[in-house]
Amino acid sequence: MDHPAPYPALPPHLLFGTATAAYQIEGGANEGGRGPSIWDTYCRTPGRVARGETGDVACDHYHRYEEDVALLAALGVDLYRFSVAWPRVQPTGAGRPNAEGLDFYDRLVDTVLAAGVEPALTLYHWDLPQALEDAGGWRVRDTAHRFAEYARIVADRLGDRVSRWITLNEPFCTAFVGHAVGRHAPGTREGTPALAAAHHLLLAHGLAVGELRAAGAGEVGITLNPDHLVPATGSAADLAAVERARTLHNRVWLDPLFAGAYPDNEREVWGDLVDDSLRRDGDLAVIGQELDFLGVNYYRPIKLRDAPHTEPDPAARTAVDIGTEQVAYEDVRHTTMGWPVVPETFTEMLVDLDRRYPGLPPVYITENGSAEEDLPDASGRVRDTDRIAYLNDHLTALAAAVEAGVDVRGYFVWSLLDNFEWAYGYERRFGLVRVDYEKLTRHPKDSYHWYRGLIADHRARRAGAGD
Ligand code: GBH
Repeated sequence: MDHPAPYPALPPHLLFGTATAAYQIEGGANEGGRGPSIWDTYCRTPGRVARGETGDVACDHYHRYEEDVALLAALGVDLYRFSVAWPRVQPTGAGRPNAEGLDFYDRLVDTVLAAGVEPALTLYHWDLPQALEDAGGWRVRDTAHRFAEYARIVADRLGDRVSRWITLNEPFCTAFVGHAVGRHAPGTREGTPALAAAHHLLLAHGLAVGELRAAGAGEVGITLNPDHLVPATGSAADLAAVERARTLHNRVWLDPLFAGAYPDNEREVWGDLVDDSLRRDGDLAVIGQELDFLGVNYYRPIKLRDAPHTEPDPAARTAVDIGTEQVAYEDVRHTTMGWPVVPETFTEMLVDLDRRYPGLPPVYITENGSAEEDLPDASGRVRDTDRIAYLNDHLTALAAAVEAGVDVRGYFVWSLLDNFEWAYGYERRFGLVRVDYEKLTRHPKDSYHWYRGLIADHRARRAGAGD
């Protein structure tokens, strides 16, 4: 097949993988004793998800996981990142585990290992048990303790076979897209409660790290989506806007995790929406426990300018109403998500992260990829050359970051399969493998063959170098 030759020169030690998430691929929503999650509820609320789509069937991975693992095996990846659906393991988010749910992940892990691939397990990729939301969800501290219990249950069952553990995926999305933008479940637009959710997510992470260590699980980390924020102009107002956005997007997570403190400008960003009474002595120590790795999801830069607040009354603002406004990137290609393709910002983001946080653990790129049109030709072949170029250029940018001293250990393409792209439904396709949602059949795209070739080439070079 045609691909831009040669493959980029990559660090010899780099591991390759692909990533998925439970609600986006599994389906089987009412099977195996699974309880409802906030995404089931959100999808059923009219007007929330494009075309009223849901994850009820998704890719039917719950029934077809063996076929999907065979695709992973043929791809030749070192690692496979997937998530466990909390409501399969604990249907109401508390109490005795549901054996059928745990059995499913047990079989999945064994199948992945038998294929010669190492599992990387995400405990929370956004599907909170609905019963916990009904009790206050991430706005209340108790949810952090429930999460730690759930983490222990999964680690006790799978800790002997899973080498890499990710507590949370993109807590930014849970706290702020879920509770302030309202474009993710639970879909509210709040101020202080969204900031409370951020704190309780961090606490949940820290408590879970303790449980994972106690259970003897392998390497432990968290996946964030550090954003590369670019001021629209060099004006003082735009630079200050970027600093506020840096706190909202990045520092809220990175400062407590890797610098032992809450962001020092949080009152400038949120004023009295910050509620110190939610934080207890000792929380920062729990949150800031040493990690084995940081997972980083990266897709695109964000350009911003200073702008008036949407809500004039500070007390009535949501947590994302911080006096900034997004500005379009001109003269670059945009993916079907409307995201600008600017690969060199991947290098800049990683180097910036490394320089700002000297205590940063090794990094895994736990997601990177692009949504494209992906129209099959008459024979069913998808010539996704734009995706191949995107991946090629981002891997080149990753290599440049390693060259500049950033300790990147692995890279996961989002995603193995086309899947349920949250509020956008099934129309946005990120997969290396096309999914026909009527027949539920899988069809590797050109990018799948390209990635397979890249991994094989990398292995051959590594072997050739005697590495
Ligand atoms: C990741 O999120 C997710 O981990 C993954 O599940 C997802 O499929 C993948 O990337 C591709 O999107 O305009 O304020 O409503 C990506 C980052 C951040 C993208 C939030 C959507 C909506 C922001 N996401 N964003 S808003």
